[in-house]
Amino acid sequence: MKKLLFLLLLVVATDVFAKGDDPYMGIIPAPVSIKKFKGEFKLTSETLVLTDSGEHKAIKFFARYLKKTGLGGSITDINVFDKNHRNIKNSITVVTNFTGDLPPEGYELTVDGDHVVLHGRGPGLFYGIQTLVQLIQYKPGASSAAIPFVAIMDYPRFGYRGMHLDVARHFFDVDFVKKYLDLMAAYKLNTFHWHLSDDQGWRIEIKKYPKLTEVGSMRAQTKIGRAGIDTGLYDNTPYGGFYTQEQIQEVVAYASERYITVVPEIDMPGHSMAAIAAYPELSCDPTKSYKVAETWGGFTDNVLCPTEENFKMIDEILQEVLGLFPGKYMHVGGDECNKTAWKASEFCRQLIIDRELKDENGLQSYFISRIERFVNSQGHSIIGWDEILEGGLAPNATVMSWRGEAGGIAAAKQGHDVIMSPGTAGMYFDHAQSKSTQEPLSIGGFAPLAKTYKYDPVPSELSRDEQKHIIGVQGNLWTEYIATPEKAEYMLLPRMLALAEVAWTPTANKNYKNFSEERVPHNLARLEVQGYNFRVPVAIGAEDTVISKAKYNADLQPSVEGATIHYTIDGYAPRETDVPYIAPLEIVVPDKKTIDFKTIVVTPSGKRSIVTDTKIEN
Ligand code: TNX
Repeated sequence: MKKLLFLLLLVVATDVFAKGDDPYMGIIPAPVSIKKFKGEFKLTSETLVLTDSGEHKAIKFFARYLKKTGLGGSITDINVFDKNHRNIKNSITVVTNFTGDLPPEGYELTVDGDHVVLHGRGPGLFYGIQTLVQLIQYKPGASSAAIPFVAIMDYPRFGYRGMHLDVARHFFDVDFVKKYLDLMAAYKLNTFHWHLSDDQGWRIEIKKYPKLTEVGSMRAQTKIGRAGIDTGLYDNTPYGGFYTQEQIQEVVAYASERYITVVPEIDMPGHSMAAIAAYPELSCDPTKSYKVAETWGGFTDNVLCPTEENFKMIDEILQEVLGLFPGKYMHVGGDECNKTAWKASEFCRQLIIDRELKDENGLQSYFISRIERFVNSQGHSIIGWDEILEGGLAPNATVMSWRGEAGGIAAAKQGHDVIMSPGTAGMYFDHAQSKSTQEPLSIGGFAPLAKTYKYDPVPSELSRDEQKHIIGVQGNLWTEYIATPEKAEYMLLPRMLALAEVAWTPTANKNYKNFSEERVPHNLARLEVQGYNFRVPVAIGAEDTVISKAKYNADLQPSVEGATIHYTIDGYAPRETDVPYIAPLEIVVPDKKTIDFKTIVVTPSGKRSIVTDTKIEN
């Protein structure tokens, strides 16, 4: 009997967990408008996919999905003007040739009765497919899958929805970059900012200057631990890697299939130690010897010297880079440029006088403007970090605001386009996700999921017209302390899901409780099946705190659908071998005693959350 009761409890508990009444039906980012209806469409291998263009990227994506899952019906070309296809039962109609009234990148999706119908404008059709895929209740191995009845109309808040990856501090191979792009596409992000050069490594093959990769892509060893903490320890292991031009093209094509534009970054004039190690003449003092940086943080002699020979060389390098990236933007860095080497240089001092520049900041501005002139001449536009404001903005530059929002606000007021990416507002995914000492080594800042989610990229101090210059938002993944794909995914997820909603969803539709308690658990469960790593959030309702009470009611839910919460009250850290939490608990604490209620979430594949500790004192 006891056993039966236990089982019953279990069933009731899991049912409660599965039954959330999520108005957004698990979709991330939350759509603009969504209406739920009773009933489901059944997707089977008999389902016909009807389209006016089998070659459209959205259809090709869907065909791959159907093939991979084994669910899929056959793709049939139709004439959109022949309305008879509406009478074909068990069909999914995807119309690329849509002339109706939809905002850019918008789509409309209806699932009802025997039909799924999707319309989209440009990339909107692809985003409609992403939403459809999120709605498909697919269990690996099953021969059919339900799609709940729904009507959605959707389009993005911002045109630039970016995610950055630093491959200079640590290198990530093409397979990982593709996996990263898959994730971005699934959550409707459309710009991949690829940080290809820095002090610690040059990662892109340049045919005319082979030493950039021969020398610049390798460092002799890597500092152990965080910058600024002098451990005096190094790992004694050479480290390197770079992409050939063919590999770069492969990534650009892969991204383009998913409506993702790749923005390459070559960081200048600072952050250039790897290039200078390869070609010391790029520095202001070529007599010195340079090596690819082996530690993190700022450097004084990593700055390119603004000589005519160097501009010629940089232009030639950029010409090769731009030839590989068809997108509008090239990111030229411009951040954290230490001016010490310029101050010490006779040449630079004279140049400041000759060009009637104010000081070294003026020289930085001159440098960026020269680069901009070249990039513009090749038909592209530059983006730079907000330091490019100092000393005057290059005429057509877009500013990426990372040191808070001040740079972005100033640039928008000057009529420049802005991408918001403030480290202070949760856009830096190299920051820790909680204050617990159980988090892995990170750069030091603090960016929990809620902070990322709550960010609004449009500052209220801008006028309506100035606000139009905020073209989008970006999350950054700097990798000083991220050496593996697993850790990159841990730092990225679930925060990237919050970023997606910041970038796409109208503010009025955002709801952190629904996002974090309903949709994140659902999406993390799906991502686990797809083989992604992520930070498992702590159990919903678990409090890491000290409470004065005689009785404590623990009412928890797993943070990942299908995961189990385990707990202890004996002071030890819980693990999967401890008691599972299946229903609300009442913990009674005797007078003048303390009970430590500790929880952990363990996912079906064995990923673990950090341990929470609620100390209940009476
Ligand atoms: C600042 S953000 C940098 C990077 C570091 C990052 C670490 C920016 C433009 N520059 O070089 O990796 O902080 O959070």
